[in-house]
Amino acid sequence: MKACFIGLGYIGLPTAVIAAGNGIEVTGVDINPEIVKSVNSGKIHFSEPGLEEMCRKAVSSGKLKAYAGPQTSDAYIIVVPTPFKGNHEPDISYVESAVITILPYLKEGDLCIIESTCPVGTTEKMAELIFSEKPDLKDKIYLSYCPERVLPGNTVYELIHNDRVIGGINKESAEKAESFYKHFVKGDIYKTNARTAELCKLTENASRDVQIAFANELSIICEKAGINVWELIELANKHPRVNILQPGSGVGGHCIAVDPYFITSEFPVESQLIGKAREINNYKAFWCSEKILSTMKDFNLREGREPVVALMGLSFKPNIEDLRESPAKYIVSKVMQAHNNADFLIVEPNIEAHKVYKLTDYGEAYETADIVAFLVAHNEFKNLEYRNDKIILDFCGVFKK
Ligand code: SAJ
Repeated sequence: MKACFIGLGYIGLPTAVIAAGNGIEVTGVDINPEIVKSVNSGKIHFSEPGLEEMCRKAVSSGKLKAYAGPQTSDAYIIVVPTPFKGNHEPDISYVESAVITILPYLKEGDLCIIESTCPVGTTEKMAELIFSEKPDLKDKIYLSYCPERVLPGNTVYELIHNDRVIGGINKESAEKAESFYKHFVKGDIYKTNARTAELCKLTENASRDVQIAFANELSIICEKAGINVWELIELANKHPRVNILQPGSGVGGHCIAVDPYFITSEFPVESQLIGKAREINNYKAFWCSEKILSTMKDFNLREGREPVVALMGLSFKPNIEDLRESPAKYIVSKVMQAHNNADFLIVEPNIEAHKVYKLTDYGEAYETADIVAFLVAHNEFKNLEYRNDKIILDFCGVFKK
């Protein structure tokens, strides 16, 4: 069987490599010539444990080859980005142009799968596009939507073992896609229609965003109430049917912080809670920066000098190097802009250097600073002794005190 993956990014490349390792002859396609070149030399352009070795094997065995454009295949899997235009309006133009590039190759019996996170109704729109351009293919090809749900850093394992939801434009399309994924998915496969599968992906991430917003709102209430939010949540979670998540310095990444907007932009009136949760999680990062600035002001009034401030963490979540959409990065830039004559020590144990910020070792920063703001709960920070002689702003539960 031949499969053509359009888009060799964080999801497309690992899925293409895994498919190539399970008896499928795989073509990888990317508009970025650097990516085409690196894949064909068995290299990957981002870090994902175990993936580069698998890519090297797939390429050297001739099962995976990358090109700038599609090659004739039996299945075409579209895994391109779906970014946003200005005001959180989803942009599906990459998906549309991927469909247009495969049009000349589509023949009777072919399978087309969209994996990109999309607004509800996108798969049906792509069906209209295909059948308006090639009416002879109507009801002659299979078209399905199948989102991924992997956790960055554990992608290979989860692509194979996580359950998958497949939404077909008709029953046969879902079944055809199921037989494709059965080549390498060991998790259970659940079939439904395209619209349900599209909203399912958005629902998973929006539900997590709402749950995190609840925890963040609790943390702001507890600050005012003089209650330790970490203790509060731990006690509330003793209830057999309560599971409150952890407050943080905001919500980052290119999934949880983004996917809810696919819902609020299409259902602005109906999605009140989902929209509000986004506001609360964005506000939490602002609240943290204000808290740091007011603590610095109090220090100056009391001590008659500017404090040394350690800002602990830049990545969007603990123990990774990914800074995309990171609330910690937002807080660092906001605090430094507002107070450019204080002495800031910036810490990120998961990267060697940063193009804008000079980085300090976390132990040294903790030792030197008067004020220590924990923005990301990296494992390294949990080895630090709690110090009463420092002002500690623990936004993400490093000490849980
Ligand atoms: N966060 C909190 N408190 C928590 C949990 C997370 O503040 O209790 C913050 C994190 O610090 C981070 C953000 O939320 O800034 C998102 O972190 P995450 O681990 O929840 O999400 P991602 O973006 O790494 O991965 C999510 C996962 N979705 C769900 O857990 C429902 C993953 O399964 C998805 O596949 C992925 O989004 C995606 O690609 O959509």
